[in-house]
Amino acid sequence: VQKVAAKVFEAKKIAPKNYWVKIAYPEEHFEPGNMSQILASVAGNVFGMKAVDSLRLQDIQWTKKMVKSFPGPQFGINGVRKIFKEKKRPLMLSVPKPKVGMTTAEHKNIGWQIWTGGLDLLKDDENLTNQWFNPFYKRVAETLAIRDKAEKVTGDVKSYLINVTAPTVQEMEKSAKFVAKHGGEYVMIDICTGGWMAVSSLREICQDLGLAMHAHRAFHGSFTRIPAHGFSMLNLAKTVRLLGVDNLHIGTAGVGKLVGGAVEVKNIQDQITAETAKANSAEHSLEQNWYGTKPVFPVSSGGLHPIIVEDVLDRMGTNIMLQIGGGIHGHPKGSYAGAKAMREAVEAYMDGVHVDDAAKTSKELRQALEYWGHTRPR
Ligand code: CAP
Ligand code: MG
Repeated sequence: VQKVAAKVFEAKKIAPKNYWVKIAYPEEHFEPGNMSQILASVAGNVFGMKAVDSLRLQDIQWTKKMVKSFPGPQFGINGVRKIFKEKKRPLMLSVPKPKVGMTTAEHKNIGWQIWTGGLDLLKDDENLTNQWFNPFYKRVAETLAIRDKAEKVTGDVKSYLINVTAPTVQEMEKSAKFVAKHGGEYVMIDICTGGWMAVSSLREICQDLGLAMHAHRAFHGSFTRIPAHGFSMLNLAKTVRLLGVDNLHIGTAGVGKLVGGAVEVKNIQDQITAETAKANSAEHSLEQNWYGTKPVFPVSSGGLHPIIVEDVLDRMGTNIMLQIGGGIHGHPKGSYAGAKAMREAVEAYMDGVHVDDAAKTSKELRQALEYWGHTRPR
């Protein structure tokens, strides 16, 4: 009991009844490679203790043995870039909107438009899985067939992030196998509603099938958002880097519609991409050596449109993925024009051209500028 007991080694009082505390746990406490066991321990019952008014688990510094007990990403940023034969620019994805309700024919038609308009990836929304109006197997087979045509027409690599989040791991495995059989490169999973075991299981399945994994974080706001309580987004990001997702939504650094300001998102970006991430006192995060774990591709998404893409790239750099849904399909001339506008906004940024200047020579970008201006969502 003494051997596996945790030790509080620092407790800094910052206000009455308010402390920053650091706790060290012996490795013997844990089952290596079992995230559900580890988090049931360090992020478990303590959150429900009557004696604790509120509690925030801000960061976990993982030891070498623990880091090495997890697989990490199979592809990582460089592996994903190799799939697309694209070394520099941000990769671009789009979710058809409205999120749910479209038929398979409508959905795949949006895919055709955004791929031929210049984007790299179509993406299922987090709540589109296997509903009657757009059933999973039909959607996968038909959309990947049309993807093949888009590749032929454009001469570029195109892919599809297919949501395999399912009622059981067995069903998820069946779905992933179907994706691989039909020539897909990627699956996506709702990491928070699916749970750690589902993410780990899918990582193993993807290893066998050679598929990359996109992680959607819907539901994270229920436990990451309140500053004085819960499990931080930083923790979530580090957890799934260990578990081995290739892409992760981390926010827009304050530009878009969802939570996560520039300082927080930048720190998370460092943590999921660095070989050794430095401590960040403003964010109360600790140094982390990743011992060779591959970097995760950060995904910036939520309330973006082509004209404000440059604001995100100024803050996060160009080694990211950009997702735009409503800001493409809401373009006054439709999804194809929206995709063209986004591609041109990104190309202009890469060439050092301001988006207002690029709009002078691009019809689609000009229409986007007239429609949205530089407005950012609230
Ligand atoms: C964005 C989105 C994404 C969120 C996820 C949505 O759509 O598809 O799920 O961005 O948030 O459903 O809202 P729009 P985050 O492009 O139309 O806004 O990336 O912060 O996890
Ligand atoms: Mg979504």
